[in-house]
Amino acid sequence: MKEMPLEEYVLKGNAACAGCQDMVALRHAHKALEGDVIQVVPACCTSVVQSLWPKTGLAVPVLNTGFAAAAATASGVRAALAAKGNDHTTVMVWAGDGGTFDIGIQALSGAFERRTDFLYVCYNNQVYSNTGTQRSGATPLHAQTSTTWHGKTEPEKLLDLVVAAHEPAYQATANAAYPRDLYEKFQRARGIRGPKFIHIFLPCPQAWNYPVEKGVEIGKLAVETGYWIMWERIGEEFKLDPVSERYRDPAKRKPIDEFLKLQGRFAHLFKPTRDDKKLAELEAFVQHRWDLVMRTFT
Ligand SMILES: Cc1ncc(C[n+]2csc(CCOP(=O)(O)OP(=O)(O)O)c2C)c(N)n1
Ligand code: SF4
Repeated sequence: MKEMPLEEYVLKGNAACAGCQDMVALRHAHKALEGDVIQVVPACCTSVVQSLWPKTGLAVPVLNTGFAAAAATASGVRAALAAKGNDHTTVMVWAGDGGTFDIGIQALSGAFERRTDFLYVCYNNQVYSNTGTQRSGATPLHAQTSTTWHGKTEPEKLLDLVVAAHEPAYQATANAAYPRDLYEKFQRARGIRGPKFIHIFLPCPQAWNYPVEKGVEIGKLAVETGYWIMWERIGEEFKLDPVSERYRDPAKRKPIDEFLKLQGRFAHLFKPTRDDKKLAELEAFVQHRWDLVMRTFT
């Protein structure tokens, strides 16, 4: 961490919940971009955190935009910068999973198809947190939310594959529990022209119902159980991160229970009795994601 800039762009005393992993991710992303960025934010937790009038939570220019329009707004910002002869400032969308998997997907697809030179970041807390934890297209199978009381009946959308079909110049997954890796990925993305996508796994204590100090442990368990795969793709070149390489082998993975048990949203899978069928379905989904990612990219 020593070589990271000391400058802070995510300011203290902002409106995030205690233990918010979004702030950890945002902090390290901004250190990598060193202030040469215009951030576009659709409606989500981040828009509340950074813009509670009359103060601001971010020390960079921010443009708040409509829920569905983040990537289209970014295309406009890039065009305005180009008109001024600026080709160095990163235009970065920072959107939740609701604003990406569901509501913003059309604008995202359009901007990628136009080859807009920008970085789209989806911080995935797997739920519409800001408005009361409603299920999103990124909510996992069997997770309890305020609109799926008995657990969600559909598995999460595998958005990385949808994005990959747009052939971005750069694509990666990241995780707030691995801040150095996250920092380095943003550094690399900064130096690449064209449409870029970083997908951040982001535990949310409020929506997932766990004690605030468990965020990093849950983030790491997601990787160690194979639930979240860490990888990077520069153009056509795919690389599994060393931290995920060993979990390619299912026998090396920790049981999925270790990841799920810490979260209140999955408590019904263990109490009053262990629901073996639903847990097996979640294990099967983990393998399904591995199979699809490896088959698509390697
Ligand atoms: C068109 C539209 N519909 C609904 C809303 C209300 N709204 C604001 S934030 C939000 C949830 C955002 O969820 P997500 O993108 O996952 O981000 P998070 O809140 O989890 O950070 C909703 C539904 C809105 N602002 N605009
Ligand atoms: S609801 Fe979750 S993502 Fe939103 S500010 Fe609170 S901890 Fe962060």
